[in-house]
Amino acid sequence: MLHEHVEASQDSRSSGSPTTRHGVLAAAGGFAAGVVTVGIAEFLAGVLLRQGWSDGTPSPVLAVGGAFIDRTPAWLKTFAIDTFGTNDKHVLLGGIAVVLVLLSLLIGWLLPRRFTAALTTFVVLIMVAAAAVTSRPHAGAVDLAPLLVGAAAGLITLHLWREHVLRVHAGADAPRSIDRRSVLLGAGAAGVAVLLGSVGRAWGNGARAVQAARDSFVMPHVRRKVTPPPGASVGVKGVTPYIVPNGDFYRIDTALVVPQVDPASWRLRVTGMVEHEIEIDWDTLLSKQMQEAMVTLMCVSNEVGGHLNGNAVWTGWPVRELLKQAGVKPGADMVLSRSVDGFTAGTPLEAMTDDRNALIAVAMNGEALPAEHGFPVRLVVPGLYGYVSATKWLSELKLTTFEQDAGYWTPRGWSALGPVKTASRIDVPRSGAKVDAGTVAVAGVAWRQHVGISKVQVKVDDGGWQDARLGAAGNSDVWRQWVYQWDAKPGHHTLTVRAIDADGGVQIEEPAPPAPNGSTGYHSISITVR
Ligand SMILES: Nc1nc2c(c(=O)[nH]1)N[C@H]1C(S)=C(S)[C@@H](COP(=O)(O)O)O[C@H]1N2
Ligand SMILES: [Mo]
Repeated sequence: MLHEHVEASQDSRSSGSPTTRHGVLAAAGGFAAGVVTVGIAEFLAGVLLRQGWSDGTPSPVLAVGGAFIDRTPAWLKTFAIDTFGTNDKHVLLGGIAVVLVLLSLLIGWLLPRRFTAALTTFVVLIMVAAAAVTSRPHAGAVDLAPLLVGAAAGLITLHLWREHVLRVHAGADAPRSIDRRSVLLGAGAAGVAVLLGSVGRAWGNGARAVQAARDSFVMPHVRRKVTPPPGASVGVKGVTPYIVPNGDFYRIDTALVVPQVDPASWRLRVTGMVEHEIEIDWDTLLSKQMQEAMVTLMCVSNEVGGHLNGNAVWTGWPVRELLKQAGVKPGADMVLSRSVDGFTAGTPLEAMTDDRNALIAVAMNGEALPAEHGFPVRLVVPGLYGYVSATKWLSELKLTTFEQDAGYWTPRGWSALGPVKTASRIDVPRSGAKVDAGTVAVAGVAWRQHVGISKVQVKVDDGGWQDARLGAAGNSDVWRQWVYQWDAKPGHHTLTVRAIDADGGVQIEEPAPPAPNGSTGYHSISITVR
């Protein structure tokens, strides 16, 4: 045994210089300390949320991510959505993980060499996380507890590891035997911390209770059911469905994890410039006379030809009814809607009080709102981009003015007002496709929300504009499908589409990026005809 051991340690000595080995050992300790800190903090954060002791974001990782999202300028948001699409949040969380791993390796590596530098880096990291935690919506002092306890455990880990590494340096212990024990210990501690962290996360987010509430949801009674008009669909394979199923519906929001809102504790408050402040709960809302409305939801971040929009049948109570009860004071011109997660949208009061279907919605396509789409309650307002109207996980409507207040995206480089612009898109054929010569169905969707579409035209290469056939119109708040039967001749071709609204306004040809108030330009595709 002894003999073997000596041989083994000679072996390891020949594979790399002692400094390299000690550096790796030290860095591994930094990693273990990082995992311990985060694991314990995430576990305790889960406990706080689970017990209802925190309304904020006690998870340091989610707080840093949320603070990062809140500081996203318009160009970066556009870049992230264009590059990563709806995966942008996973990319952000992955990025945070990579930075954390690198920094903790660095801290460990510094530990035996530059102790003060290692400690300073660790403390600065904790302070950044603390600043993020305290800056989150509804933050309280208790939210700092998980981070501080985690940091204390991390410091203890660092201290123990440093002593150990210094001992190995001094050659006081046989490196090999200690290595084995310490690697086991470190891996064990890290494993337990990761486990704790995941248990805490699973406990804290309350997804199960919310799922149960969704499952027991009964569709409210409505006077008039809304269905697509016959012929709304042009019947071409590959065209976006006239009504997009919930599972395929685009999702855009600033929430790093989907807020889990229990309807039993949900409240909607009407505040600000009103005669009487109102607070209603879930049962009260469900007792109101609900309506159905088909409304296409549009994201301002949609690039020309993009897919950040979708059409659904929404069930809800008209916002104007609630505002009538509250009594809006003269002078108010904005409804600032707020989400439980702090997101806000500034909507012109008029859009909420005129005869359009602005709804406090509880259902989407015949079922309770999916959690990602705002369960239990969201706003849907026709004619305006989602960022100024479609607040999910709705918690408050504040009557105010555009002079005094601004929605979430306005100080971040987006316009205060966001009416939806006329646009059209080719869904089939896909750009770059190869098709056979002969009749080819070119088809897609077009929209001018709240006004309606009167015509869609297609241009082949530099030819003239040809009228497409339109699918039947629903109401003016819904997109329209269109199809153009093209007599395709062999060669490379460019197809371009444009829409004309019900007022005769032609879609803007001049290209513009999404920021600050919606992209413009004509969608065109290149295809090869054989
Ligand atoms: N709470 C909350 N609501 C929100 C947002 C958000 O970030 N947070 N984003 C808005 C934006 S920009 C859009 S386009 C729509 C998208 O709604 P969907 O995800 O249900 O498609 O939600 C709106 N409501
Ligand atoms: Mo959006």
